Amino acid sequence: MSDVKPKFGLNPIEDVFEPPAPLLAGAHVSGLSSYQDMYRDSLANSETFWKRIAADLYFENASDRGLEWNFDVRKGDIFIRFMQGARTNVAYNCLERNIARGLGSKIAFFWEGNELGDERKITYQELLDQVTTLSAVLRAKGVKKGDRVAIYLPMIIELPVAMLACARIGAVHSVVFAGFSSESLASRIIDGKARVLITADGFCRGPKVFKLKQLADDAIKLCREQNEPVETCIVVKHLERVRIPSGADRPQVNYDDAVDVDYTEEMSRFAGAKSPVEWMDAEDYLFMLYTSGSTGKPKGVVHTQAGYMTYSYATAKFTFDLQDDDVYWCTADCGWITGHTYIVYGPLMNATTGIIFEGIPTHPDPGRCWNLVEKYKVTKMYTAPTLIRSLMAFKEEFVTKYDRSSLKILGSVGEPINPAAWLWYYKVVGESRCAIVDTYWQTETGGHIITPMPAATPTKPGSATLPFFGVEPVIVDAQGQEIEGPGEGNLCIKRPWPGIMRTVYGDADRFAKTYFASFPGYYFTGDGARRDEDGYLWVTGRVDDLMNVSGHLLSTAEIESALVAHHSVAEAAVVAAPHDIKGSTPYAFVSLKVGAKLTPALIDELKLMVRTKIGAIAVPDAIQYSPGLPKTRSGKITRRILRKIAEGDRKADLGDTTTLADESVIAQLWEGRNGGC
Ligand code: 6R9
Repeated sequence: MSDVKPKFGLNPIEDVFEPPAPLLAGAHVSGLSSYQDMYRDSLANSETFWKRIAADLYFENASDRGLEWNFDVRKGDIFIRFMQGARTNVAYNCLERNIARGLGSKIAFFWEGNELGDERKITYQELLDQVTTLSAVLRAKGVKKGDRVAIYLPMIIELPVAMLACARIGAVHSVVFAGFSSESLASRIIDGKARVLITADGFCRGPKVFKLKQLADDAIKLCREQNEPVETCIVVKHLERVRIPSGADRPQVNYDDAVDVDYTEEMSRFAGAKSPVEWMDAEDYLFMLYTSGSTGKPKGVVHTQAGYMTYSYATAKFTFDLQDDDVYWCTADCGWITGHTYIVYGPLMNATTGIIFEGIPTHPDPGRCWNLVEKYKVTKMYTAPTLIRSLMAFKEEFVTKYDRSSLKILGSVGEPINPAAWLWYYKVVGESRCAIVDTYWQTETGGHIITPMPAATPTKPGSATLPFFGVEPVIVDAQGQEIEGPGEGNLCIKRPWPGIMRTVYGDADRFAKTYFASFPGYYFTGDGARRDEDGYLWVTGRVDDLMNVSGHLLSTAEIESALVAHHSVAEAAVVAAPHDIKGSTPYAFVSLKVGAKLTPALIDELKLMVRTKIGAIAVPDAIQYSPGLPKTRSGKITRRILRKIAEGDRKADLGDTTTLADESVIAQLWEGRNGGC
């Protein structure tokens, strides 16, 4: 077990950093008062505000409607609509619209492989050609408007190509992170009833080669057993064209002619095919993306056309102050919402040159990121606190030996950024001359909802600062009363913005219950937040049973159910323990069935169980034997006590323990922690 360290400080520091002066000239939002004017306008004249932004984009049919909604479960069904009646196509706006403006030969993406020297690039025109051809392939496989297509690909150019090809023909993509297990992939394919899967033979990360096709095959088998067969599996033979890390082998890959087709062969077959854009209604589905749910089962978050398009375009433009000559690098994976909105849709709609990186920041050494910054002259970088913390652990020389003078804006996303990481990012990476934008948002919000504007908002390390245009955040107490002025409570949003999710795929009830039932009339984020005297917002983290590991949300219930699926486990409780680099990490307490013992072999089996059911990211760092779990007399596990034990904080106030069915459990758990595991 790795050591669970005391929580790193999230203590606010009072320093305020003004926007870097050189950014102000020519910025889309320059100076705090411009932000304030625009923000006020976005609330007071919401319809004209958003129409003005949408006017930069192409609509086949216009609409005279703005945002329409019901956020109050007491008044009927929850709904959100934007520009009802308009017709558009998001892929068209990413590609043809830019090409028509003369940008066909601009680089859309540089691709950087895992191994040094492996690289490709693609222009807007080439990207359009590939997207059109793949969309013809999909059509030939029977994919029609509204059908779901599952995408299980590593960070290669074919990933955005696949997403955009779906968007072009109105198919709903469901991207599954390539680090997820075959069971996770299968459950997502089944939930969305996807009949086509796009995957790859494998990929490289650091010294390792991952056999993705094997996992896809296992998932296809599981789907068949559940009577939800995948009819076509399009396979990118990626490993055949890249360098393999030294010491690793090029794996043997199996193909099944009944299901598998070769991506490259299909693309040559359909090269030059006309595959017209499908004009989509404003509220037709664009994509679904699964995110952890506190009950364990992931939720398919649905985003639609006009609203997501306008919002991803606007947030990318303003938060990163995107300009024509930018080279923008978002280190996220397209398997997460950050990759959807800020690698693919937002940047492409802004005609930005982006970077797609297959590898990891520490391969071949911890200077890789800064090597990339120097090589591509990156101007705007967007990453996660967990990556910053992991790189802080190495000598500064890994950063400073590369030229970072191109950098202007440094973004952070995924979890609250602790001030030490903020300051390192600012001082060491950004040489104290770049703006830091700590962007708070969620899969559900589609794009940033609380974030600084780089040339306008003074920043405070650890605070996501102020709301984006059109977003009206409120802090409410446990009774649902708004807290005015400084205070702390539950972070809710009072009205919709165009990019907010529209439903949980196939489960409108769950949508209403999860986000709108706790505080009627508000969208509830699931996070806690504090507002300071300046009106700045400090997101304090999840207040529900979700945990944030390296910026990724995981459900404690989902990990628990993976553990209890093992025949030796009677009961399991998982809590978040603080971790220096990952922010937090799953810490599991398990009680075993009679006769079972928590041997190192069993611990390995339990870890494997979680790895196969969910994925490597969810594997607990610590698994502790617990003869019993602390429960109230009504049988509820008291997680706050387990959390204190996981934190190793013996002096902590455990609160009232008299309601426990058996108080002696606590002493036993402390003892078990001593023994370690
Ligand atoms: C974009 C993304 C959403 C949850 C969210 C919150 C946490 C994200 C944050 C942040 C504080 C930030 N979170 N960004 N907390 N400051 N800048 O990460 O989406 O994977 O759905 O996670 O992540 O807890 O509720 P998603």
